[in-house]
Amino acid sequence: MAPPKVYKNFIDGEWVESTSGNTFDDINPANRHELVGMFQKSNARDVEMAVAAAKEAYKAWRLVPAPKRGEILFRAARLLLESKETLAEQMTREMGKVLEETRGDVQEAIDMTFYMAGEGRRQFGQTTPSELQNKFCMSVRSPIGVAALITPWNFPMAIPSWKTMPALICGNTVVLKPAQDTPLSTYNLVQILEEAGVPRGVVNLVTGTGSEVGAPLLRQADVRLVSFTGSTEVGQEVSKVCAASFKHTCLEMGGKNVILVMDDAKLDLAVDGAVWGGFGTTGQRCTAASRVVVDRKVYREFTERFVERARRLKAGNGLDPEVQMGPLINEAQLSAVEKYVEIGKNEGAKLLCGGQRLTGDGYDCGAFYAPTVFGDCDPKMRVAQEEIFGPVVSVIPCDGLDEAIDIGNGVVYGLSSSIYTQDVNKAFKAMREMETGIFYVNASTIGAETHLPFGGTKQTGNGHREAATAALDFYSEWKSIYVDYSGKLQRAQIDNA
Ligand code: UN1
Repeated sequence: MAPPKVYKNFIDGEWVESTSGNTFDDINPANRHELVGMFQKSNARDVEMAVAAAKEAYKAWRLVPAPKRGEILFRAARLLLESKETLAEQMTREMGKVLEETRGDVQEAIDMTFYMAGEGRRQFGQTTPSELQNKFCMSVRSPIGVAALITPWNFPMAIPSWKTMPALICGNTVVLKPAQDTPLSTYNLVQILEEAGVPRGVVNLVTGTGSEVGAPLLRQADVRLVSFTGSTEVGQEVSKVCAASFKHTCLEMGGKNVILVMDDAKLDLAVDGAVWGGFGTTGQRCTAASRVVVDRKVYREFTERFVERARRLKAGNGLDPEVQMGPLINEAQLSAVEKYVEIGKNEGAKLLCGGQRLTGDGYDCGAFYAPTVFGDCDPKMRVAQEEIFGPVVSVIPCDGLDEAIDIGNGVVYGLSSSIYTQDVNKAFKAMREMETGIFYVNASTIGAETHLPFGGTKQTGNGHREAATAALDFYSEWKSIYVDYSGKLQRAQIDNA
């Protein structure tokens, strides 16, 4: 067998080894004996070099006309499209989710790249009348500088693309630090950007741990922007560190998303949505439907059907087309799920299915856990309050829409929610009342599209949104420009009184 490939960092347009001389392993979570590749175990010195390269490259990149920057992104999008299948396969090997979903992840990166490429010819500002004669007013977007992008393992190409593409189209340069579990997909994205013609130093990739790469990256004086997707605990740290030097931060963190099932809902549809939202990506999405609040009038029927479907889900290696649910990302994540299932049982939640690690043929070498449903949950139970990030769904009975909304909003997070109902009045009321950044009607909580703002309220985020034109608001700053062509001193607020 050929020795496993050693992947390098990308700094200042060169593929280089870490100055540490060390590497770490990228392992297949469906088969811990399969080494996907070896990556650079980078350190603060590598980070410093990447930031210096990005700072230098910024001088020229900010002046490249945005439509020209867009042309490079258009090329990158086409290259991603051409390699979609290979990229998806490699992603399933390192991340575990099923091929259909990794194709979706790559597609999301393609969509975002095309979308932001187009922004090269938009990035519209405003022109507006002045309060004074012979004076012209406008606002334009300006780039900011070096952006540090710290990305998670659950969407290892889509999320890096959500951050990289708007950063680039606005004229910033980038240092990417991908999650340690899934560096290959981000590496592939960077390689495609290089092939598409991104100039040296504009995009840099430094792989490694949070403490050895992420933490020093946040402390670099020349980093002006930090975009982070991950846990709320780490997000809090990122926020504190960045506050010291007023770096702009965009934080996307936890969720405890909810589906509300009303008594008039089409139950088949609601069950489909609960299965897809709860167990798609093995429940490892920030948008996962980890709670389902069901009207008591249909509670029994819904729960029976839901559990029946959850039991039948086929878990296994995501490369197998029969498989519907892959493994968890690693053993630590599996232990976290086991811990929460114990908590749920001790709190008195009713374990309706699952509740154990999958063992036996095809499972022993990976981090597989059975799709798990807790019924009769009290909304205050920890399994109904805290993000688990695994295939565990808590079903909570309720009486009517108002109580459903109260329960739905009764968590610290606010990313995504949805309602299943045939009643337009209920749908609109929930649409207004749910305190989440994303809301669906008769669809599950997952599946956001790239041209709408993505992000959440409360402890899910810090008020920013990713994707869509909303992303441009983070990756650029407004500059207001006044042109006085009167040939005399005109004093605002005074000479127009
Ligand atoms: C995430 O889990 O962090 O809306 C992102 C969705 C996907 C993105 C999820 N398009 O579920």
